[in-house]
Amino acid sequence: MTISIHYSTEVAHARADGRPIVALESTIITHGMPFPQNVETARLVEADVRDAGAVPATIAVIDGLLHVGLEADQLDQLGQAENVAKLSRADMAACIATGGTGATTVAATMIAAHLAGIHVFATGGIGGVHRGAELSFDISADLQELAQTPVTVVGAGAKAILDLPKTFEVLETLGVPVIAFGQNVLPAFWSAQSDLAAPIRMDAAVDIARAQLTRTAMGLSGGQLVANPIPAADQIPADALAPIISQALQEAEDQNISAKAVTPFLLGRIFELTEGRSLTANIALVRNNARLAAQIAIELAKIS
Ligand code: PSU
Ligand code: MN
Repeated sequence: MTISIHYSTEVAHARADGRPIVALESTIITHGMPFPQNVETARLVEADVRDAGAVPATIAVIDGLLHVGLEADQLDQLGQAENVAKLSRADMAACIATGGTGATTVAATMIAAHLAGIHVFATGGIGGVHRGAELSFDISADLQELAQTPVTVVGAGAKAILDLPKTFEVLETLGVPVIAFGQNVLPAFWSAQSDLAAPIRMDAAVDIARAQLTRTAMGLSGGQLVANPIPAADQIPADALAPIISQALQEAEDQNISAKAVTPFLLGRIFELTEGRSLTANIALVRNNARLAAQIAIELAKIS
């Protein structure tokens, strides 16, 4: 059997015309942001990709069908639906096989993008190694996926709720290139700077495109993580955020939040504790990532 992919009208046309396409995930819509800002943001991000000259393909599983590109009404419904599954590599096939509905995480979106021949994907920030992972073993499947699936993922680094040094150590172990865009240190999601040196720095989208093609030409599996700093005007300084992250982590522990629920719980509490500032920053950084991803997709289309 082959898996059938349901393309939106816009993405089907872009494929026929060989236009550059940028994949977008849906877990950020269903589990990462509250309604109605989630749907508003998803629309803005799609518009940002179009304005930059590429075509957006938001990915989700709806009633057992793998959608690459959502029509406007599908995006609306997904943004308000209750009990949508959060899909990763482990459970995506089961959801499709049983007719379920699920939003795709970074890992699952990479898998779908690759199946659809899309090479670039924009998100907010990838999942990674959680603080306390030495006891919980909670390490996002996003890291393994970057090691296996040839898609360039543009994020604002990894989410600052994580153990960032351990996250980047694991990426190095897995052989995943981590490319800071335009600066020498890695960004930290809501903050433009961390105190971690960037393993690789690039300043132009064309270099990022060439690096992915070179990996493929060398037979190296996997993708790349582009760590794109949030615009300075929109950031929350790391020291202002640190006590809030600590409080949210403590509450998660006290309430025995575990597994897939951890990241949505932390993002939700940080939204409340910052009185919405974290969401404003999150929206700004995703839009910024969408613009860079579009540039990379355009460069890739030119070269290949
Ligand atoms: N980026 C955001 N908000 C999010 C996510 C990314 O700005 O909610 C999602 C992505 O789908 C990512 C997931 O794959 O968080 C990580 O979840 P976990 O830590 O359970 O692997
Ligand atoms: Mn996890």
